[in-house]
Amino acid sequence: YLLKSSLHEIDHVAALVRRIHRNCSVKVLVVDDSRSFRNYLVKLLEQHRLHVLQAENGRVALDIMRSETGIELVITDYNMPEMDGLALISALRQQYSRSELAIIGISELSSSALSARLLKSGANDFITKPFLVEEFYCRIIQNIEQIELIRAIRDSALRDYLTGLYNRRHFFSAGETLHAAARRRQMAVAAVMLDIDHFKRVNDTYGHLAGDRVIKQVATILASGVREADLLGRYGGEEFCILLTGTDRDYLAVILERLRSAVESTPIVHEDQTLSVTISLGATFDLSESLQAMIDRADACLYRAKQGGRNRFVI
Ligand code: GH3
Ligand code: MG
Ligand code: MG
Ligand code: MG
Repeated sequence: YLLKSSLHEIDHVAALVRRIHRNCSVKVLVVDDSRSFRNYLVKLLEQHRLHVLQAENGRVALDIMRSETGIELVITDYNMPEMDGLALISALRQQYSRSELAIIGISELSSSALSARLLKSGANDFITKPFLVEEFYCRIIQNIEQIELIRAIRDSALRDYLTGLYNRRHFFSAGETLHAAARRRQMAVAAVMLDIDHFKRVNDTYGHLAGDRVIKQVATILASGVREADLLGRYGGEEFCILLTGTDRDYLAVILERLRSAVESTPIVHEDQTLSVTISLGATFDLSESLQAMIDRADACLYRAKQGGRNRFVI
């Protein structure tokens, strides 16, 4: 029985490691004043292709956390000059929650009270020295997995299931932030509403699955037609919305025309059929209005684009 269960454990760990391997971007920060122990940890972690950064004490670790993005896990020693592990964990916890950043404290076997203090100050987990390599990997992987799971759940709540674009709720909450920041800097903001033309016909002629395919394809075209800094969302059924900053009216017209013609000229393949669709767009360009007012006016422009014959934009 024992053999069976430990084999099962190993299988489980191997599966987790394979998953981590596929994700080479996991960043880990190792904090320890002993260079040789640090090198040992780094070697273990790099064997699993994790991206490892190092610091010799808490102070240096905080500097690295400030300048680097995307660190998911900090593994820290307790006893270090300048700033020890407990102080580092407390400082990190003021900025990062347990679900944003995993922290594993390392304590000596001789000091059992220390493990409790590490956890109390905000560590997700601890490892006692000396440890088995197998246990080390298990704890690392479990902690990374937990962080990534929470991140994935969080991200999926912001996104629309069909297209992977931001959903309407997140478009508005992120949009308000972007809008407010732009206004503080006296930057103009543009809001765009767009809608697929005669989309009912697509559903009626080719079926609902083809309709879904079209929505996904249009989403992809839009995503590659806007910049990283622009906010793109699925507003509803076959309607999308975009918020752009740092653009002037002329450039806005260029973007709208580019999106319109990209959708028109991209054939969409569904099963053995090839179809194509067009979109109509409405946009407003302003410094002073609220986000909701801009969206409403963009929607009114979209209506005029539809009235004017579709496959066009109105600003
Ligand atoms: P118009 O050019 O005036 O926009 O015409 P339209 O046919 O696109 O008009 P309307 O906006 O009324 O139709 C939208 C249709 O989109 C109605 C709805 O059944 C369909 N729809 C909404 N969401 C989805 C979806 O997720 N998948 C599919 N396949 N169809 C959807
Ligand atoms: Mg030490
Ligand atoms: Mg519609
Ligand atoms: Mg439509």
